[in-house]
Amino acid sequence: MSETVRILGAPMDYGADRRGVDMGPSAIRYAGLADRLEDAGVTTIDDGDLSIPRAEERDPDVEQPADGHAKFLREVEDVCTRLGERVESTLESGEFPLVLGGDHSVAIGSMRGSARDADLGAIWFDAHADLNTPATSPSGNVHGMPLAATLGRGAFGDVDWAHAPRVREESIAYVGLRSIDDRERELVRESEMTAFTMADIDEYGMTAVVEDALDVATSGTDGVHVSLDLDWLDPKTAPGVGTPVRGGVTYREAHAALETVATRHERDEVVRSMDVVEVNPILDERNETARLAAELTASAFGNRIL
Ligand code: 6HN
Ligand code: MN
Ligand code: MN
Ligand code: MN
Repeated sequence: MSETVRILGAPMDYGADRRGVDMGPSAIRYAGLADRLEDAGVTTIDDGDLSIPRAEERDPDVEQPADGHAKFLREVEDVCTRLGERVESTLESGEFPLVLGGDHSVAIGSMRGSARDADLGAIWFDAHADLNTPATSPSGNVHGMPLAATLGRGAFGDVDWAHAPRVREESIAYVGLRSIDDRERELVRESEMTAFTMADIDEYGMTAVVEDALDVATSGTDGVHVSLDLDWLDPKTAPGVGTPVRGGVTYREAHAALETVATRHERDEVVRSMDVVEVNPILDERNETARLAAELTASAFGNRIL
């Protein structure tokens, strides 16, 4: 596969409570991302990082939506608008946009950019559902809302920088869910999204689950966005995340999942864009989580043992 991957750093931490996730892009690069991608046979171009104003200089609470709470929403808007434009122009040049977060709110920009000229499906590798709206969120943290924003739910209904009309609920599949807020559980149940929980992975195995998720995300779409939240993994394997949840995916399951994505991608070129988010170097142990992020990304592009 002669693919050119453009690395877009989005060191944003406005969407999360724990500081440090803004150092994610540096840590993932330092862990050897570009070399590992070259090993997978892709050419890489590093676009550097979006410039992001420091959170200490901002007021988290200005201009809240009428029906709820979303911290730093204006800053998230600014970053996601610029990121979406970068993702869109990367695709226009025939390259693959790989976004390094940052907290998971960067996915709002990635998906909006990726879905500008395409019907887009998505695979959400995450412990969390990220479907809160400002009205249902228990925390007010936007990293718990990116799918609601992309789908234009609640206060995001008419929000142009967030809502991506060419992403339909029925083209989204969760893989590895295990931590859902009470009000969010109803939202997931009532939605047309497909949700594979950790229990489904126990029962059917990771490869079969990811094959099914790919069927969901490719059916009736022009391409798939892969969103990899490192808290998807078990915290023993990936300690450097802000919202760890026990009982996560193992090291080998995670590789199997991304290798399955690569196999399908090599066959049909189905994956269009990807983000790797929530790596928090301050909470990490010896950059292990960042190294895992780099390895798993390379697996998604076809890096294999043999
Ligand atoms: N993430 N559901 C919780 C909230 O605050 O809305 C946690 C969200 C975590 C989001 O890890 O990307
Ligand atoms: Mn997430
Ligand atoms: Mn998560
Ligand atoms: Mn809209």
